[in-house]
Amino acid sequence: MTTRREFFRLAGAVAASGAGATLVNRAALAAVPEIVSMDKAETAPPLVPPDGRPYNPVVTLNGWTLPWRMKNGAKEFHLVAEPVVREIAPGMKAHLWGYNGQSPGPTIEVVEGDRVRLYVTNRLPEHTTIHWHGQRLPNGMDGVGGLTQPQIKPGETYVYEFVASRPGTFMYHPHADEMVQMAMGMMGFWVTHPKGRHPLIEAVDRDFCFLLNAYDIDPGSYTPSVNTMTEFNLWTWNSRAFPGIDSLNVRLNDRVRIRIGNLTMTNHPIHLHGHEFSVTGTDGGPVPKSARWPEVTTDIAVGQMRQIEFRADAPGDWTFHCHKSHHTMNPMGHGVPTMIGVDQRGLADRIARLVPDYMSMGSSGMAEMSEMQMPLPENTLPMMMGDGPFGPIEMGGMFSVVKVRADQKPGDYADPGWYAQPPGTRAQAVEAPPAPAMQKPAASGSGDIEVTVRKPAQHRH
Ligand SMILES: [Cu+2]
Repeated sequence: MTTRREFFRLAGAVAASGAGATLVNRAALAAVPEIVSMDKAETAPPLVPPDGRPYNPVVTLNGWTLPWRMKNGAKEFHLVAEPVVREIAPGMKAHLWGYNGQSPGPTIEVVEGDRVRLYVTNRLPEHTTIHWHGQRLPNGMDGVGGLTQPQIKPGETYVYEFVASRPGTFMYHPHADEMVQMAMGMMGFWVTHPKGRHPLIEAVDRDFCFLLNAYDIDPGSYTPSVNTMTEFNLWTWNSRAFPGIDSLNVRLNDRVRIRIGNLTMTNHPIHLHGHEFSVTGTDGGPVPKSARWPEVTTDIAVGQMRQIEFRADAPGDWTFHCHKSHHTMNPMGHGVPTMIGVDQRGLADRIARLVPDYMSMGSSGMAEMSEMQMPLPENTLPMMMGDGPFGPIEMGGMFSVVKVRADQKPGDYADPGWYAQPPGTRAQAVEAPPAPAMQKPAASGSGDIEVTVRKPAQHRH
């Protein structure tokens, strides 16, 4: 893991001050854990707990777990709310707000029964708080600005403390100027592992987690529009869009858990190819075994968390994506009118005389767009991209691949490359008589369409 360690800003104040003040400031300095931050968007390997109760760590897709320090039996973390630069996918960076160098912030991992102390320093230009979404805690630790605590002003550090009493899947996010701060990328994942064996929480070989989030960033710009309610143009997992989302690499017959939280403004039906999974946990805790059923798609509503589990018993490269087709698309190309069936010959030539770079697109569908090397404005992503072993994948947004391999070593999360399909197991072209020509729709010419115009006054109800 490539981390950049920096000391708390008080260090400078300590060095500059006199002896008496130094004593006081050293005490203050020791009271707050040092800041650990991340400058990359790669999937970090699991953080094996160096102390405290043992557990099987999660892997955060294109993210990392925050290290802690043990102090008097408590796990102490230090989150810093601050502006960050996040690479959404190669070719596009966003100026977001996040925690400890990235958006989303680092994953917090603790064990059921742990006393957790979280220092939160605000380096944003406005106040903030952190709400620990889904946790059982004293009311004053719930992080709702104005209701349960004063807002954390710029430059201030607050401390939260509670016992992580319920094992499960959680999130954290601000409860202060929430619309703006979440549209800017402020959120993170939290996993509380069970203490010992739990009747409803099975041991798994691989445990992945990520957040669903969305941004509205105009092509050529870097900062999200924070007032957008529905028309987002970047649908992301952990603030990454395909092909920037890493694959989920597992060993054949591994038991796999994937934890997903939704902090967008709409629901996402998450779909896995080649396997059936069960929802084994929700935001409220583990699902009773009698209430689980097999699925290949599960809808995750706004504010919800879901844990899905399956045995990865089918080798291959299995698509894993949101099933809303607009959520597997990137910004460039939205706003293009439907041209399917429109004969654009002649028209393109005439427009090209006025606009030299003009390119007509989509008369037989949009797939041709991912093949065209369209000149893009600075800092955006084409609508469909990503190359597979057989050509363009024609996807973007909330899309990744679960790679199941017999020779993936236990604990190895490295990308094994493309799957080598056994001979004779791939769909292929066959010799066949030519398909009959397409029928022209009856009213295709503009000259023979009958149009009846009725004035509003003629309507009678
Ligand atoms: Cu979606």
